[in-house]
Amino acid sequence: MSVSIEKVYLAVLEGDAIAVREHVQSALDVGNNAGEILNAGLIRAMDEVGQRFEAGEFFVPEMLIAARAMQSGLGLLKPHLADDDVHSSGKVVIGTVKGDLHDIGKNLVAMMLEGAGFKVVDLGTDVDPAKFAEEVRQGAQVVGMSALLTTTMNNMKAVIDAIEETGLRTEVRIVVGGAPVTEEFARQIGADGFAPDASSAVRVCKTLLE
Ligand code: B1M
Repeated sequence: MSVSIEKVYLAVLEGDAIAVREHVQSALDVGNNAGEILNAGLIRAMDEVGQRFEAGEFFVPEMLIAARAMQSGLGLLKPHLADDDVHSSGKVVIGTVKGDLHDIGKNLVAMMLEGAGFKVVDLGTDVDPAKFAEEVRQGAQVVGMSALLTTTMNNMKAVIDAIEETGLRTEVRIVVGGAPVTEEFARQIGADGFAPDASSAVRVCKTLLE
């Protein structure tokens, strides 16, 4: 791994947003691939943050500061993450489910979908099922839900129920993801697709709309 990417990783752990941007820029300037900077720098650092949190070495403020630092690096990577090979388009509404405030993964998925030519409506975090249902009435072709907590992933089913109540369930494709979500869980709650990461989310949305 390049020295610049290692510096990105360390700067996220230190929660230093300015250094993250500087090192992301240097990593790009020396020719590193944006996907590699994302995975080996930014995402790997957030995994380490999670492990330190579990070990009682990091607390919520440290997680938050690291998350902000990561988001600043993501912003810089955004124009480089577009997947030129994907030409599909459609309207996707995306959000983090009720009770859940984690948005980094969801933002990444939204960014990749936009890069792939989808029109993305981002409802943000802690989204009420009724809001997703309203977007389906407004013509969304895909509903994307993200959850990072084992306690909130069940709220995905509440969204599917709300969509069923609109009578438009067959008009829309539902994709779910987030660290605790699995393919089996997706099937159990009646989603149409599951994606383990942002680039697979693009592929899944594209396939579901074909
Ligand atoms: Co939170 N948190 N957190 N946290 N946090 C986790 C999730 C946790 C695993 C940490 C740990 O204990 N190891 C743990 C959950 C445990 C569990 O449920 N089993 C946890 C906890 C406990 C909590 C609080 C309860 C802590 C507390 O207050 N005591 C609290 C809950 C708040 C709430 O939501 N109501 C909380 C708060 C926070 C912060 C606010 C401080 C901050 C979030 C800031 C933000 O998002 N703006 C935070 C953070 C940063 C984390 C960790 C460290 C990092 C999450 C992250 O951003 N990862 C996380 C530990 C971890 O995941 N390693 C943790 C990077 C991101 C790119 O990955 O989101 O998984 P991810 O997204 C991936 C895929 O999952 C997938 O694609 C993305 C890119 O590859 N994906 C999709 C995601 N959504 C998708 C949707 C799709 C398809 C794919 O289709 C639509």
